[in-house]
Amino acid sequence: MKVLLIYPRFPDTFWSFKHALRFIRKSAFGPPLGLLTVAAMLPAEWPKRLVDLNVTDLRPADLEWADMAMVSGMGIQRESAREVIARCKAAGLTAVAGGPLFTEEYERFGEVDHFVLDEGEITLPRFLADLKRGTPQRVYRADGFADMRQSPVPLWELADMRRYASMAVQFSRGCPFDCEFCNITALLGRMPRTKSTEQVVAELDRLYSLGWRGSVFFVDDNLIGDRRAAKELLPALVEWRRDKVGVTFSTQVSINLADDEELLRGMVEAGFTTVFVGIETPCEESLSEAHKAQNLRRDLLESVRRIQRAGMHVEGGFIVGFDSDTPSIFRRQMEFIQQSGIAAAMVGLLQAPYGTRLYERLKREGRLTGEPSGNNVVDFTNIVPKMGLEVLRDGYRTLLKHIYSPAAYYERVRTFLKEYCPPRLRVHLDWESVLAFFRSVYYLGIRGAERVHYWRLLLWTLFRRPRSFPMAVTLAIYGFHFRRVCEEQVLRMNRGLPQASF
Ligand code: B12
Ligand code: SF4
Repeated sequence: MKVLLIYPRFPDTFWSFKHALRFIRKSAFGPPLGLLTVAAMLPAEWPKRLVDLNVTDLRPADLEWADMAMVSGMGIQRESAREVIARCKAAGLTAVAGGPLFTEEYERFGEVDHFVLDEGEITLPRFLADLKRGTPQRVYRADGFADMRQSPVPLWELADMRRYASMAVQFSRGCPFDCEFCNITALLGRMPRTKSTEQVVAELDRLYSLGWRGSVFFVDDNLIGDRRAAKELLPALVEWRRDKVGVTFSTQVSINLADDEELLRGMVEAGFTTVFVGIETPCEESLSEAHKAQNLRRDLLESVRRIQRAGMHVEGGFIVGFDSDTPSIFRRQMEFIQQSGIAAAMVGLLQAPYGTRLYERLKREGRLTGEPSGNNVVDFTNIVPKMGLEVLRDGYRTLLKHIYSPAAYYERVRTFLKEYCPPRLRVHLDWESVLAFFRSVYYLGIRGAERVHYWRLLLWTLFRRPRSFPMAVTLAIYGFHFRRVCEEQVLRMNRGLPQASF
């Protein structure tokens, strides 16, 4: 059986990093780890090809070659997934679909032959066994959660690694918290399940032996969801990196990381350089409405700074539009984001994703207006907000316009660098980074609307924080992307910024 593993195209969004990736000549942020994991669970003798539409095209020759298409995706890839499935069916392939998009809304994809939903470690073996017997069913669902210790080493060799900015590894799934708007707990449960330390080390060894030297994203929902397990893993990562060059880590964590000195130190020592933290809002009423208990009754700014001072770059998720939010929330968020020095601030309108407690509550209250968009940074919501949709959208646009204006953005980067204590990493200066710097000089420092801010930041960093210079350049490039996405997606502006067409 010849299998095409197809990952649909992402639209141009906040996390696509499209405008930033061009500076380092990469096509996508990371490979589709779900499909690479599925590939490792298929019979070894089946020929397999990965077609990630974010880095390549689906060619007629691929469709002619294959017998079966296995499609994955998130909600945001819906449209591209529809097109892919239609092409596969027109070419006579058996279409099999799995992953979060289909797990949540498979009824909307009539053309698909087999849905292998939830965690593939449970449902895929059942599908394969039925297929062998000649009795494959239409829908496979799991009745529990997978044992991560049974998850195989993903087949990264199917991916053209040169096209990606980072590689992905997964240690745990699930999160112990219970935020009302989050569908992670519905998809993956509240009891974090982990791989063994040996599995993770074996995966990193595999990536390294395939030649990967660069950033590795631990795609955990919350790496410290099981703190004891995280503390067991970290020393092994320290040991692993001892004789390795050029590999750093990033991940997602809850804010209570700031309370645990041992974890903070351990993560920095293990090579974690960036963490994404769901901060959501400085408004206590909204946090308690969302059941975001871990963010309550703490000085959120101080927590962020503690992580920055330990040596990690903090990215943050923010939400406006909670029932408890009043129109003053926009100013409060603006001030908080500026003071936190969180350059990569993903701000979205509250949406109700399928499977969440928020979805169920708003359904009962008759306040749902349609399906969630799947994109967090867009002036759309599928709920009727208490403050009124127009007030919410106007406030949101003003907020984004402000925080991604060059003056506010570069000011924020400087606030961060004042706090940040960069870890001593063994330097691995690759040509792509050097070229990215020169591209930033041309596109941001010469042609960019932000040129004055760009040069001020670079000079300030050079004299005051020389060790943070690479970080300053990286954040200047990120800022270009975030501004472009906000202008195109939310503010519907096209100010004639230079196209980074290289
Ligand atoms: C890594 C990640 C990213 C990376 C993506 C890298 C990439 N190339 O895919 C980045 C950071 C770019 C990202 C961005 C976003 N993400 Co994201 N992301 C994740 C995360 C944390 C891990 C995904 C992963 O690699 N998992 C590991 C693999 C092994 O698991 P898996 O993909 O689920 O695959 C398993 C099963 O689903 C199944 N399976 C998967 N595919 C298939 C296919 C077949 C045929 C079969 C049989 C089985 C199968 O088998 C696998 C093994 O069990 C998940 C959360 C999560 N825990 O899954 C969110 C998640 C996928 N993201 C989500 C969202 C919403 C987004 C954003 C829209 C957020 C935003 N702010 O805008 C953006 C959109 C991306 C974009 N470019 O615009 C949602 C999707 C919800 C949904 N219903 O679609 C998730 C589930 C998080 C959440 N809060 O709910 N994301
Ligand atoms: S802490 Fe993050 S992953 Fe965990 S439930 Fe809350 S939003 Fe979801």
